[in-house]
Amino acid sequence: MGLNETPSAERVHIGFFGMRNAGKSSVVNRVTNQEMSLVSDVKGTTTDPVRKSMELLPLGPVTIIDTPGFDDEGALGKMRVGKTREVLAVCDIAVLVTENESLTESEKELLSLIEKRNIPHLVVHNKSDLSGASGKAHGGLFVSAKNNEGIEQLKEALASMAPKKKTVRFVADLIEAGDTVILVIPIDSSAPKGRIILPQQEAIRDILDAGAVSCVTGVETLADTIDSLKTKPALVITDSQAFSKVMKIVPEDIPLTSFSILMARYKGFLDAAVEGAHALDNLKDGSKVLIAEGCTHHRQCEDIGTVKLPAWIRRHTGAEPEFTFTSGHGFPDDLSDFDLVIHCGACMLNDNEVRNRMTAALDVGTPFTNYGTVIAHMNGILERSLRPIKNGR
Ligand SMILES: Nc1nc2c(ncn2[C@@H]2O[C@H](COP(=O)(O)OP(=O)(O)OP(=O)(O)O)[C@@H](O)[C@H]2O)c(=O)[nH]1
Ligand SMILES: [Mg+2]
Repeated sequence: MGLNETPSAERVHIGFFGMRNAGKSSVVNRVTNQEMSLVSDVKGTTTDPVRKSMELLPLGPVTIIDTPGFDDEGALGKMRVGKTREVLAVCDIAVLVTENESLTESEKELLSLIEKRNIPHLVVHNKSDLSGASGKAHGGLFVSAKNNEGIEQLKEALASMAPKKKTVRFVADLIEAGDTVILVIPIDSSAPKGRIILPQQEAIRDILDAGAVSCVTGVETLADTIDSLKTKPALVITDSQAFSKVMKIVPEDIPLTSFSILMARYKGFLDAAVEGAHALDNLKDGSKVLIAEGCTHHRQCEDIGTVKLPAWIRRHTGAEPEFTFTSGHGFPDDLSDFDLVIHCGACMLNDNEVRNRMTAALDVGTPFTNYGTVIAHMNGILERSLRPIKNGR
């Protein structure tokens, strides 16, 4: 990611879906005005999702995703369909590309998958040069990728469908201009080299936007930092792993929370996370726990997810639950076998993907929580770390 780029989670994700040879890649190339995907008359040219992050006017920062055709012929077909379903899970907007004037049965099936997920969508009837149709179709648009017709209208339609900018802030709405906020960021062997992770960056930026001051410290220097301030800090935000040490240092009258709890709130699943954390206490020997990581490259999270969390959970519950681990965009379709899903902070996933995962769990009665919230619960300070948020300050 370039330094000036919008983080992926903040971009509008637009997926192009349809049967093989409908012209998905051709339409995507026209929309992005780039030769992003290979085009040919061979069915099944696109075998893996192709992603491109860009500024798309009049919409702003987007990630465009071209997908493999959805017809599930043969074993390869099944793989294509699986990959396409994963893309569906991250989409804010879905475009169904068809070369037909009315949808075929398979296309209707695909459309119902999109509708089931409540993804705003649009049907694009491509190859209008062959049919001679133009303009708006019933519930869709006619375009011709070949002649570059209807593409501007398509972009405008996409812009009008974009989700509204969210009003919830990472932390700025909990503080006031002039406040001092202490951020506790332990630098140990699992911290990434030479930088700090996304939720920490977002917190610092948001505190600046609020006209407040952030004071960044490790655990060892925290007590001295608090002492050295002329006024009491308005809030302390800590890395979840340092909770047990930090809670002893920060006096009760200073609000304390964690990056994970703020992230869960920002992503819209804090209530579920709190409920899910309490479900931890019901785990027994053999209970099935899914520990899901949103990305595949954060050593720090991996270490927490696969090593520390299971050990802490065994100690907290006194039970021997059975753990399953997933990472990246892979996530089980059916969660009904699990007694609890514990997700990472999801800083790299967009809101829809997190919400879909949460809904998939809650729909089948499986509680859903995140690393930081269970860690706060196991340390007995969940109530305290929610206080700054409940009070709304
Ligand atoms: N006449 C006409 N042909 C088109 C148009 N758009 C695409 N095609 C042709 O349709 C064929 C398939 O186009 P692709 O863009 O590769 O289709 P796709 O949906 O990405 O196909 P897969 O990747 O195989 O799933 C190619 O031969 C294109 O040249 C169009 O607007 N008009
Ligand atoms: Mg293609």
